[in-house]
Amino acid sequence: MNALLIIDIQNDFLPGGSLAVPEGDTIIPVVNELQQHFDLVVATQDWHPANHGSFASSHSNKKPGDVVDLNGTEQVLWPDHCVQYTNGAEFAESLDKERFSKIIQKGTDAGIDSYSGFFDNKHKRATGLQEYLSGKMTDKLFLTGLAADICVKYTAIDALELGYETFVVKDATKAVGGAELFNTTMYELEMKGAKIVSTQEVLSLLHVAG
Ligand code: VGL
Ligand code: ZN
Repeated sequence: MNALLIIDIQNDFLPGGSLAVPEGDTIIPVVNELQQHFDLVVATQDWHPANHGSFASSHSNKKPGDVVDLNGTEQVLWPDHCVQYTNGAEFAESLDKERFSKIIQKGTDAGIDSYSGFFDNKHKRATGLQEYLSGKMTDKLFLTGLAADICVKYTAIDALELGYETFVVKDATKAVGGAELFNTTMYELEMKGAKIVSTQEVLSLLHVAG
């Protein structure tokens, strides 16, 4: 089974949001188009408590971009974002949600971040994504969403380690760090075994393979 994974297309990651990904909004029509071609669509949602340890505001004298030790792991600090039940945490308004078969929330533990849709950053706790996908006999994963250099990247790395055939749809993701980080991330993921493809390539692949 093919699954389309939509990572963190939430207001705070869009232009105007607190942790805006440049041009993040431009992928939404592409992701909506892709959804029409999948029977299994799963979305992840960054879903932080207000005092999350990845927020600079949770530490004294720290600013976004600083690095701290958070319970034994290196943590880059971010502006407050995707706080549970706030507008910033909502999925983008123009993102089609009717085809979502499952929403996986992550980053809910204030003491540890979760870049990957599968596990927290220490790989201690699973989000339930793998279990859900296994129940649907998923073997091929197509990744889209935000941000290419953070959450899409770590989700792809875990997907590869878990044995999924992993496709990253390059015109359906944008990097928070801009074009250069986008390119190095795609290269890095390709070196790890991911297939970097365009939406057009996905569509022909799906229709040839059935
Ligand atoms: C993300 C930074 C912090 C992401 C989430 O979705 O890429 N980035 N939290
Ligand atoms: Zn976050």
